[in-house]
Formats: sequence, structure tokens, C-alpha cells
Amino acid sequence: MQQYLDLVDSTLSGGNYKPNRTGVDTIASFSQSYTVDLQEGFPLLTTKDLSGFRWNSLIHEFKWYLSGEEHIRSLREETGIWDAWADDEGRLDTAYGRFWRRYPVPTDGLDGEAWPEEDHRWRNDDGTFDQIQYVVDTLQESPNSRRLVVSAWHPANAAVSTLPPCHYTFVFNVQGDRLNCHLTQRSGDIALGVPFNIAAYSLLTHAVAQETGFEVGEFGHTIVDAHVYCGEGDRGEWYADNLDELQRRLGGVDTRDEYLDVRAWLTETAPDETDETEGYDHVPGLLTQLSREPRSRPTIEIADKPLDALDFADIQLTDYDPAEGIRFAVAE
Ligand code: THF
Repeated sequence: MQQYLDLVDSTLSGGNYKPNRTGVDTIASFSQSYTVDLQEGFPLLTTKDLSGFRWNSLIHEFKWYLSGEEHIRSLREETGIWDAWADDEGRLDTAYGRFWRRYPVPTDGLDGEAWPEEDHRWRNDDGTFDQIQYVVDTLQESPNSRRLVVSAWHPANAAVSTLPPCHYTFVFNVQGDRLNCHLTQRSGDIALGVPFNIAAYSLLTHAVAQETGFEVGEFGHTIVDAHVYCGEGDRGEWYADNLDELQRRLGGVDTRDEYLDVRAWLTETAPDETDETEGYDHVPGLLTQLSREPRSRPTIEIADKPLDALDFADIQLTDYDPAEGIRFAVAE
């Protein structure tokens, strides 16, 4: 998917050095957007391998979003990718699914409105609101609606949460017989999270389209702060002084191969990562990806079942032929 490589290139070539709360520094860019046509295949990256244990993590994370759970007790049996943000009991106050499926509504309703009546169809037994069911039903009844919005942002939760949602709102939109989905993300870890996010929301678009009788259309993505983690301590700080030179070299790249020359310069010049900080600099791995030609996209097939009944084996990926996997460490 060339759009992903363009996102990587434009952030590295035009971004700013930016330390942040994690202690691992970043090279960051503002308001990056692109669209991907899902008719041209499933946008799982082919410039690195996301099959095997990574696919396992990705699908279980997707199922967890849909589950509506505000803990990771089942998820952590399958993958450790969310462990760092939950407490010992597995509670995670900003679990996406909780807001997708059980968005809190004031018990007395909103002033001047009838909501929420007890028998309202999108009201759960505990008084919360199921945004996914609202979208699925509305797509069938008023496909031209421009209100097919799902919000995972809760201001009061965000003020106290350890990790407010990164991908915090998405909108479905029908054009012709095709279902599009646009995701807005406040913060995106380009090397690790973004490839997972692209796959999860593309999968959601496929699943919702199938359930509501549409063809898949496009996935649109806007990332407000799109960043590449560039290392901790000396390694991260090195970029503060050398980003101009890195960007000058990236500006001179004409063919994919030449990204490897930039990587070689980096390896020679930047202070080595220590055993403890190994993998937190995502720049070399992303330069490797930039040197690789994207391959043809795989195909996704989802069993004909309601969204809530989908199991791991109901989601089948075929014709996936990626380049070798790349290891990146996640900043907490
Ligand atoms: N924090 C940071 N710094 N980056 C993120 O991408 C991120 N997330 C979630 C919450 N906080 C974040 C967690 N999502 C991996 C993938 C997604 C994650 C966290 C980690 C990861 O390490 N992926 C490995 C495979 C690991 C595995 O499967 O065990 C990879 O190589 O892709 C963004 O939503």
C-alpha cells in the first residue's frame, strides 16, 4: 500500500522532533490523510509480515473492540499488546468497545429530550447506548444518513484516563452501493499501531458492509499527530541535532534502494541503542520498509454471520505474500 509508505516518508522528511510523555522521542507530523480503495484488496501491509502471531493479535484486538468489554481479561489470554495499559485485574477504563457498545448516557436523559426511554432499541439493559447497532440499523433504514458516527471519546473519561482513545471517532458513509468508513485518530504510532488500525477498521467496514448488504468502498484515515518513535535517551536526543541532515538525505532519495543508503548512514552515525532501549528507534525499520516495493494485496473473507458471532476462524486472509517481518518495540 503506497499510501502507508507516503505517510512514513512525509513524516520522516517533513516532521518535527518531539519528546513526549512516554520518554521515547518522536518525529511527528500534523494532519496526515489518505484514502484506500478496499475494492483493490485488503490493506494489510505487505512491506512487512503481519501474519502469524501478529495476525492473531490483530484479530483478537478487533474482536475485543466489538465485545464492549472494559477489561482485557479475555484479550490478554491471546495477546500482550494491551497489557501495558491495564491494571492488575485487567481493567482498562478507556476500553474502546465500552464506548462503541455501551456509551454512558445520563440516567435522567438529556434536557428537553425523550431519550432514553427504557424500551428504546439501542439502549442496553444498563441504560448505555449501542453505537454499532445504531449504525447497522440506520444503514439499512436510511442509508443516505450523514449521521453514522461512532464516538469513543468521552471528555470526562479522557481527563482522568491513563490512555484516552487514540482512534476516537469514525463515520460510515454510503456512496452508490458502496460503504465507506472514515477514521479520525488524534495520535498514531506509524510503525506499530497504524498498520493494526488500518486493518481493524478495514475489517470492520467489510463486516458491516456484509451485514447490511453493501459492497465495500473506501477507507479514509486522518491522523492528527502522526509520529515515528525514534528512541530513548542519547539515541532519541541524537535526532534533535541531526534531523535536518536526515531530512536533507531523504530529500535526495530517487529510488527505493536509496533509503538503504540513508539507513546505513544512520547506523554509522547515531549512538547505538543499548540492550534496554533496543527497538525503540523505529526509523531504521521504517527505512527498510520504504526500500521495499508494496506487493499485491491479500483478500479477506468473513463468514456470513452477525457481527457479534464472529470468531477468529470466521475471518480468513488469502493470497498474503509479505516481505519479512520487522521487530519494533512499543513505547508505553
Ligand atoms: N501506544 C503506542 N506507543 N503505540 C501503539 O501503537 C499503541 N496502540 C495501542 C495502545 N497504545 C499504543 C496498543 N496497540 C503492538 C501493536 C498494537 C498495539 C500495541 C503493540 C505491537 O507490538 N505489535 C507487534 C506485534 C506484537 C504481538 O503481536 O505480540 C508488531 O510487530 O506489529 C495503538 O492502537
